[in-house]
Amino acid sequence: MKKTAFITGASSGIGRATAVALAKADFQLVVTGRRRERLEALAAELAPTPVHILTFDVRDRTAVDAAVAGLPAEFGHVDVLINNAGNAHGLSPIQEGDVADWDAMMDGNVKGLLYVSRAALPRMGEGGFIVNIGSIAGHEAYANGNVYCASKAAVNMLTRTMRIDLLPKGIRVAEVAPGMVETEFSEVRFKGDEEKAANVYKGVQPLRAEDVADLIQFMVTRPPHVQIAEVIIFPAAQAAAATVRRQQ
Ligand code: NDP
Ligand code: 8X3
Repeated sequence: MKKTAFITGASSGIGRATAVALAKADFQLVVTGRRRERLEALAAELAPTPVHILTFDVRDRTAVDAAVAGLPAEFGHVDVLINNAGNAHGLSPIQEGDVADWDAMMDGNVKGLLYVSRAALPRMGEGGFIVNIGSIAGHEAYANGNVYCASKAAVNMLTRTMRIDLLPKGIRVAEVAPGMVETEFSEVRFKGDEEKAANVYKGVQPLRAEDVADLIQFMVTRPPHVQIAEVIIFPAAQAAAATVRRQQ
């Protein structure tokens, strides 16, 4: 019987690429996001891999609980949970910050991860693996990153504390903290401003979502006694959050 991987934010970017990679590694999938049509296209692409689609906003605790409670029996045991859903919203000094953006980041990146984990954990057991997608932003401060950095620092500390709490249950917990990955991330951060988004990657070869997915696939397919706990992954052109080598 195939193992089940439950991936949040699988409609785009890193989550989508992880779904593809884990399907190749012979997992069956529960894929989640708000954009059902994207998830349906993904499921069609992955056929004949069994894929179950759940659509909910990770910030809505009632919706998270109802979706996870309604999982069909054949997807009822979760072997791997990838807490990936999240985004940055805005990039401005704290004194000019938009409170709605702050709410979106803290509610999505932090509380969403908690809600999904709380709902999924009763379905996990010995040998399970949780991968939380943090960011270099959770390890280093950068100008105007304030609340996004704080949300990802929270993901780092939650990962470390979850690892302790879940030790008696035999559930491994890891953080993957990427630097620059070209996805829809910057379009979301800059609210659809494609020029600003493109500038983030100007003169740089960023990571592709597939590069991060490769790493995640490697981590969750190690033997049961191995727990890769925390990995920072940069493109070769990046040395720190705000230190990037750009070609003219
Ligand atoms: P994308 O914008 O391409 O993907 C984000 C995914 O998260 C989408 O599938 C989106 O689905 C889902 N999502 C976002 N908010 C919610 C929500 N409130 N409820 C449900 N689903 C949600 O960005 P990435 O793939 O780059 O981002 C994935 C993760 O990687 C995020 O946690 C991000 O912070 C992190 N990261 C990204 C980096 C980068 O440079 N790209 C670097 C470091 C970390 P939908 O809109 O359909 O709901
Ligand atoms: C995304 C990477 O550097 O834009 O988490 O914060 S960064």
